[in-house]
Parts: sequence; C-alpha cells; structure tokens
Amino acid sequence: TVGKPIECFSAVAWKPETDFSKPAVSLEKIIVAPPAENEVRIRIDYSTLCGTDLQAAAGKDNEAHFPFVPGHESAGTVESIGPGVTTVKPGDKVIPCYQAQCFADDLSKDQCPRCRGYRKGKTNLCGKVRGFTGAGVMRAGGVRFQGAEGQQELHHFMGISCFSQYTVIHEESAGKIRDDSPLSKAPLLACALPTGFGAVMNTAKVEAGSIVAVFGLGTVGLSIIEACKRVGATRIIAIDTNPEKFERALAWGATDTVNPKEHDGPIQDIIIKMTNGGVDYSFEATGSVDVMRAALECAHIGWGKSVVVGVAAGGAEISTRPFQLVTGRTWTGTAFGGFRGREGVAQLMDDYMDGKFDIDPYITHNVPLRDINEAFRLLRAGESLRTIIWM
Ligand code: NAD
Ligand code: AHE
Ligand code: ZN
Repeated sequence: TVGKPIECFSAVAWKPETDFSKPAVSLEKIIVAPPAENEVRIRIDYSTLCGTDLQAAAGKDNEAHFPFVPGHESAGTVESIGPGVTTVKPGDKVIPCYQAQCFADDLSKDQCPRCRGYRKGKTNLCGKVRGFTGAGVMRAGGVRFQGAEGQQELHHFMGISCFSQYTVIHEESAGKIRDDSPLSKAPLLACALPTGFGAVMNTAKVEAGSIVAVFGLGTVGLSIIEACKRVGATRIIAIDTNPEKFERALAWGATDTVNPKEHDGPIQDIIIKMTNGGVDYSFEATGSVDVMRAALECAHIGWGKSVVVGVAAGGAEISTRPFQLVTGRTWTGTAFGGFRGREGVAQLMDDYMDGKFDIDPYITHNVPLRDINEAFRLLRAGESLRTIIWM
C-alpha cells in the first residue's frame, strides 16, 4: 500500500446534525491519499468519542468544516511516512496528538515562534501546524480524503480525523508511544485523561488540603476529581445536572455532590455557602458559558482560581462583573491539560505502564466502527464515559 491510495471505511460528517434522534455521522468507504512531505499515514486501531466531537457534529465548532472526517481521540500504527519524516517509522505505535508539538530544538526544520528561544516551555500550544489543522487542511496543501466514488474532497478535523480506518496527520502530531503500549486503552491518553489530570496538576497546581469544585462529571470532570484526590484535596464538590453522575463521582473521590436543578438561585451562591466563602479551585468541564461564570464566581475572594476546560459553542461568550477579578479571583483555561503533545503522550503512557493510574474505569462501552452512531447516542444521552470504537 505504500505510496498508493487506500480505500477504507470511515465515518463522515456531511452536514451539521442537531437532531439527537438522528445519526450524527454516516459510515462509508473513502479514499485516503498517501502521506505528502512531513506527513504520516496511520492505521487507526481504536478511537474514542469525546464531548468535543458532539459539538463538532452538531455544527457548533467553527473549526469543523463540513464535510469532514471526524474524531480526535485514538491510537494506531504507522502505515507509511512521507518524505522528510524522521521521528516515526512504519510499524511504530502512535497516539495522534491534536495538540501538535514542533521540533523546537531541531534547526534543520523550520521553527515555531511559540516554542523556540526564550519562549520555550511557556506553552504547550505549538503554532507550527495549528493554522492548517483549524482550517481542516494539510500544511503541504489540500486534503488527503475523498469519497470512494471519486466525489467530494473531505476536510480533516483537529489535524486527526481518526474515525477513519486510515488517516494522514502532520509529523508534529504523531506521538510515538512504547512498543508494549496497549492500543485499546491508549485513546484515552489522546485527550480526556491528560486534559483532566493536567488541568489540576499543570494549570491550577492544586495543593494538598485544597477545597475544589468540579462542574460536569463526564470523563473529563471525573479525571479532574481523580487528580484532585491524588494531590490531596480534602474537599471535592462534584456538580452536575444529571444525578446519575453522582455515584461515580463519589467513587472517584468526591466528598459532596450538588445538583443545580435541586436549588433555587445561582449555584455559585450555594457553593459559597457550603464552603464558608468559596473554593480554592474550581474547574468547568461542561462547555456551558453560564457554568463557566458560576465556576469563577464560586472561587474564593482574594485567591480562588477557576479553570475553563469545557469547549463552548462557536460564538458563545463568557461574562462576569469585573469586580470578581478585581477582588483577586483568577480566570484561566487549559488545552490538553497543558501537556506538550508528543512528549506528553509518551510520558503518560510510561506512567500508565508503571501503574500510576488506571484507564479501565473510564471505559464504559465498546462498539465496532459500523456502530459508531451508537457511541454518539450514548454520549449525547449522558449514558457513557468513553466508548472504545474498534476500527
Ligand atoms: P461529557 O458530555 O461526558 O460530560 C459533560 C458533563 O457535563 C455531563 O455529565 C453533563 O451532564 C454535564 N453538564 C452539562 N450541562 C451542565 C450544567 N449546566 N451544569 C452541570 N453539569 C452539566 O463530556 P466530556 O468528554 O467529559 O467533556 C467535557 C467538556 O470538556 C466538553 O465541553 C469538551 O468539549 C471539553 N473538553 C475540553 C478539552 C480541553 O483540552 N480543554 C479536552 C477534552 C474535552
Ligand atoms: N475549535 C474551537 C475550539 C476548540 C477547543 O478549544 N479545543 C480544545 C480541545 S477540545 C478536545 O476535546 C483545545 O485544546 N483548544 C486549543 C486549540 O489549540 O485548539 C473554536 O472555538 O474554534
Ligand atoms: Zn477530546
């Protein structure tokens, strides 16, 4: 297959689908072109579905360009490499990283101004290919997907497009992981768990003894709770509008649960009352801008820090009284938990293999690719954490 187009099955999002009673994507044969310069073609072995994919399929992500090949959480095996690729080879196991990471120290490759020189280490938000991944195209030009009947070209999504059996990504997005990595667990390290763990450890830097509030108890919220417990937070208040989410939150380490629907008045006031003045750290993992405001406002005067993790619908904006910030609260956010893409997934896989955390509790369902719409149904209904999609 090297150097030749591959025909395979893929999910395709043809148009925004906001009606949750209808399938989110269609399954069909597509053609995947060989990798161009500095690109890698990957056989995707397993994928998972994230809250962000629901937004994109519903047309609420301004960087999802229809028609596109969806998906951004996966693990697979390098099938072939394009000219100039030096950091992975055919047969390597990889986690495709939507948060790409350039070669800041390699002067032979052209460099990214966000990652080099005195700026090195300031951010994980590498800028090398970000403009292209946001536009749904490849840096070397065009797209690598087309309908099998030779019809339309299909856009890439987040630089990943892993709901296809084969995909093409930039070398900067190919996170090599060790040869003994279990690929069926690895997709959770592509987004959900690094985001939650890193929000706590890298972005907020929660200390032992802290009081925290976590809004949204999906996979991301639960991984925030897990990390808060690990660093020794003594009170973990778990908030969700779906009471079915509380049993797991408590099992994960939450000390209190709150359902905003059971209270009159702003939820921030309830939490301020429960904590005698507010929490040291709050995390928003729902994607609702109203919840983002509540999370900021339940942070303690003088030092409380609130981390936006959820992705809001395109065009939505946050607001609060500036007084909330004048009086010492900090409002910040996190992408991929602040981990640098390729280094991050390799390190997290090592940590997993060393037994530092578990992945299985976050996997509630398994489906074959042909049933991917069932994975959408489960997540839309709040019935699943991560569903492994067998590609
Ligand atoms: P999920 O759908 O499994 O979880 C969302 C949870 O929020 C659900 O339990 C839902 O019941 C709850 N919820 C919804 N509205 C609420 C409200 N008004 N108040 C309280 N709870 C509410 O999704 P997920 O995969 O865990 O992702 C969570 C969010 O994080 C999404 O917005 C996703 O786009 C975002 N995300 C961000 C990053 C990042 O790098 N910043 C990475 C992954 C996911
Ligand atoms: N495309 C959206 C923004 C989407 C967004 O913020 N994505 C998160 C990751 S969600 C993973 O499930 C992120 O990491 N953002 C930083 C980045 O570089 O994309 C929009 O608003 O246009
Ligand atoms: Zn995700």
